[in-house]
Amino acid sequence: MAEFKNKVIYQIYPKSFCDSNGDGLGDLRGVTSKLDYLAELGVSCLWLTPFFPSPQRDNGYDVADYRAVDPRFGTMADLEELIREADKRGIGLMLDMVFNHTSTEHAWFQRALAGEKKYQDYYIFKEGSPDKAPTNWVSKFGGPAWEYLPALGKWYLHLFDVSQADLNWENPEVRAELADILRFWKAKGIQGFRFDVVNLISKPAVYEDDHQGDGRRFYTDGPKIHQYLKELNEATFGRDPGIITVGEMSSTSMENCFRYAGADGQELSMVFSFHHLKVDFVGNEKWVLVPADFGKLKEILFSWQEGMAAHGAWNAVFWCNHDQPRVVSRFGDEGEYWKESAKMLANVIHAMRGTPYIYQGEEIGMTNAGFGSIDQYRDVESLNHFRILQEKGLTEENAYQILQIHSRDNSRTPMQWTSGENGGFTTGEPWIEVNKNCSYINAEAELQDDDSIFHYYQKLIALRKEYDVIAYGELKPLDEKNPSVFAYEREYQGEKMLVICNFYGKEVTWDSETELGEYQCVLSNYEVHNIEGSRIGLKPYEAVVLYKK
Ligand code: TEU
Repeated sequence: MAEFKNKVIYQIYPKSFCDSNGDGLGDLRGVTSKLDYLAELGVSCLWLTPFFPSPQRDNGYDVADYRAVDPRFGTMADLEELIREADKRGIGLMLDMVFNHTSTEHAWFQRALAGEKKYQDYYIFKEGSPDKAPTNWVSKFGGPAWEYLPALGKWYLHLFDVSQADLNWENPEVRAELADILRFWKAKGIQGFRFDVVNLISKPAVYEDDHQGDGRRFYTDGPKIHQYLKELNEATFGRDPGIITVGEMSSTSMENCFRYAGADGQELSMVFSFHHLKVDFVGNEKWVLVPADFGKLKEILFSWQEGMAAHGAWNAVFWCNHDQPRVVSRFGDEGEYWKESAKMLANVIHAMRGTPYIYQGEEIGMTNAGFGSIDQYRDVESLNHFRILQEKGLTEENAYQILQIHSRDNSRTPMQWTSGENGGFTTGEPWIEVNKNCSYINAEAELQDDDSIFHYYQKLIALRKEYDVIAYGELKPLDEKNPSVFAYEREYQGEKMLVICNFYGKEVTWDSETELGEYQCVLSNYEVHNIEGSRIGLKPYEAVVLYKK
């Protein structure tokens, strides 16, 4: 398997990254035009979210053809050029494989609809009467997880939108088709795969109502999941030492992740888990307003760090993606300490054990969209929940407050390249509004400022390459119960690194168990440090990385 421990991966949401032809949608040529910027940042690999032909009900996660490029995003020739140009800069491409479901516009589903038995077996169809769904499971985007087709007299399962029909992995022909798709992309020079909600692919033998929840306990980390991943690995990427794989694991358990991302490499290189991003939820319910629980955040991150390491398994480490609000708005401070807090948050993640992921715009400190009118929103999940929340009795104002905090559109506004019109993203009408703060939050300004968030990310990426202790060392949490400091120690072959971060905007002092004078500061978001003996005084959102050999 490819070396992925000292690399940093950058996520691109093509629709919102850079528009090369003025139609208001980002595209592949737009990505190619920004490769020098990405090379300057220092990332090794680009994960591109789906650009395959799709009706775009879920922004491309509803794939209608896995082997082609949607004309909205360009052509296969554009993609091949992107692969070549990225490769010249030492950057690999990782594609997003949405294998839990297809769009209902996919030819397989269409043929199923037309009555072909072979293709009906590609999906999860159940006989039944139109007034009673096979189970009471709830879709992740709200509403029932089943849809009735009167023409067939059958229901089909869709864990996500009604236009995203779940595939039947029990069927060996489906598994063979999907493996073939991976071989197709490998042959094009793709060096990585991200597998969308891949721990949901194995459904239970018996479909029954969930009287305790929304049904997820029956299909999450399902009965044959490890068998399926092992098979896919053996049939495709497992034989190729150049390929990096990451599984997106929805509501997973750590025990399963030991196997998904184990050192034996039988399944995947690493996993995304999301428990640390539910600390501002109530249980699994995200459509609520509660403050983030810092104690819980540390506890979860540390337990995954230690737990996975104890089993030789590997984490992807991240704050942001296209489904999450912007981290500086979520756990930092968009106002007075915007710069300090964005750097501190980056520091917490990037010095951990695991492969860091940066989501486009995170490296310049982009903030939530915070839209105040429903016609500014685009995401199907937000549109559904705006309605559902009000049906539950919330006022429109409350519904907006919740969307402004939790909507996935918060991170989907266009990349802010310049202070100019539409932040330099497009010369046309952007498909979703550009954040007005592009006047001062933009890549152009940050490239010119040595002290910018961009340059801090650049240093963090360089640090991981320079100090083996970050990529290969053990991690030990420090002062776990401290209510405002996030601190840990890394150790590798006699090298030691201390990472000490003030998570809040108030000054604090922190007492280390060791003498700090022996350490040298290798990175910080402040120039002057207040260290005396084993005590350090931390300024608002201060992050300090100390090192000794
Ligand atoms: O996300 C899976 C997923 O679990 C989230 O969509 C989650 O349900 C949502 O954020 C809950 O608030 C992946 C993709 O990343 C996402 O963009 C897709 O919409 C989804 O799968 C379906 O393919």
